[in-house]
Amino acid sequence: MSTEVEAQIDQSLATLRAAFSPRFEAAAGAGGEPALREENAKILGKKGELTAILKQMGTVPGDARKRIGEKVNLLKQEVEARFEALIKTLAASKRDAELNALPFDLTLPGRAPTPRGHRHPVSSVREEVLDIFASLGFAVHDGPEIELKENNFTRLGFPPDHPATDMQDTFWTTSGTLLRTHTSNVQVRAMMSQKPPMAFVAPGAVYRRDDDVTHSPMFHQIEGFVVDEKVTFAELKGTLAEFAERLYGPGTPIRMRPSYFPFVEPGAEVDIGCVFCIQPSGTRRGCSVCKRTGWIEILGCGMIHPVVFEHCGIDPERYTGFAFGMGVERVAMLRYGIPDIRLLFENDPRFLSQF
Ligand code: 2U9
Repeated sequence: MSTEVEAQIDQSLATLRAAFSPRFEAAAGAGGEPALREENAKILGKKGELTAILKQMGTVPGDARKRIGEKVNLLKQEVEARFEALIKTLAASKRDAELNALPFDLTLPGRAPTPRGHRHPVSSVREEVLDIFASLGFAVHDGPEIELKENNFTRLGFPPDHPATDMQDTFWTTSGTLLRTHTSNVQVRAMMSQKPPMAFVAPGAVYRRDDDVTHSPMFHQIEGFVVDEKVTFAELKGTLAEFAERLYGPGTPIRMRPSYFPFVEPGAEVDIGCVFCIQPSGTRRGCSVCKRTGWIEILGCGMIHPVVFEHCGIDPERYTGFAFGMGVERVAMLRYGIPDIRLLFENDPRFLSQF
C-alpha cells in the first residue's frame, strides 16, 4: 500500500518538477512579476500544489515518509531558487529598460507657452517719442506729481483767478498743494536751480478734473523745452518738423496755427498732415479722423514768455527759449485708432492684447 502511495507521490513530484520552470517562465513572460508571484503561490502557497503533496505524506509510513520528505524539500528548494532567479532577471531587465529609455517622453503633449506680456500702448508711444527727442540732443527729466501752486501755476504766468486753478478743474489736496495739471513744473524747477543752456523733455502723469471719451482725470504728457541765448521760433518749427517726420514717417508735413497759452508768446498749435487719408499721389482726401480737413492736431508749443523767465530767475533780456507739450494718450489713440481714452486705463486684457 505504502509503496503505491509513494509511487503516486513520486509521480506527482516528477510532473511538478518537469512543469514548474516552464510555468514560471510563461507567467513572467505574459504578466511580469505579479503573474510570476501568483504562479509561485499556486505551487508553494498554503493551498499550493507542493503543499498538497506534503499533506499526503501523513498517509505514508516511516522510512518512505523520510524519503518523500527529502524529495519534497529538494523540489521546494528548486522551485524557490528558480522563482528568486526569475524575480532577479525581471528586476534587471526592468532596470535595463529604464536606463536605455530616453530621459524624456516624446509622446507626452507639449506645454503651452506661457503668455508673454508686452508694453502698454501708452508706454510704447512714450518711449518712441522720448527716443526721438533723445536722438535730437534732449535730456529726459522728471519731477513731483504733487506740487505747489507756485510751480504749477503762478510762475507760469497764470493769474490767481485763472479758471484752470479752479476747484472744478484742478485736484487740490487738503494741505493746499495740488496734483500737477501739466509737466511744466519740471521745467520751472529746472530754471530755478540751473543756468542755461538747457534742452530736455519731461514725461509724466498729470491730473485734471475731466472725464469723457477724449479726457481722463489722469493722463500723460511729454513736454519739451530749450533755453539758451538766441533760441528762435524757426528752431522750434524745425525741431517739431523733424519730430513729425520721425514719428509719422518721412514727408509728413506740419502746419502751425496761432493759439494762446499763458506761458508762451507767441503760442501755436501744431497739426500734421493726416496719416489716415493720404493717397499714393500725396494728396489727402479727408476722413473721419481729420474731420475732412486733411490735418490732425498733435501738440501745442510756443516761445517761453519773458514773464515766466523772470519768475524763474532767468534773465529774459539775455535768454530766449521754446517749449512744446503733447498728450501721450492722444498720440496713442491716433496711432492705433482707439476711440475712447478710458479704454487705455481699464486694463482689460481683451483690449490690451491687440497691441
Ligand atoms: C515752461 C514754459 C512753457 C509747454 C507747452 C503746450 C504749449 C501745450 C498741451 C498739449 C496737449 C497740453 O497735453 S495737453 O493737453 N500743451 O499745448 N505746452 S507750450 O510750455 C511750457 C512749459 C514749461 C516753463
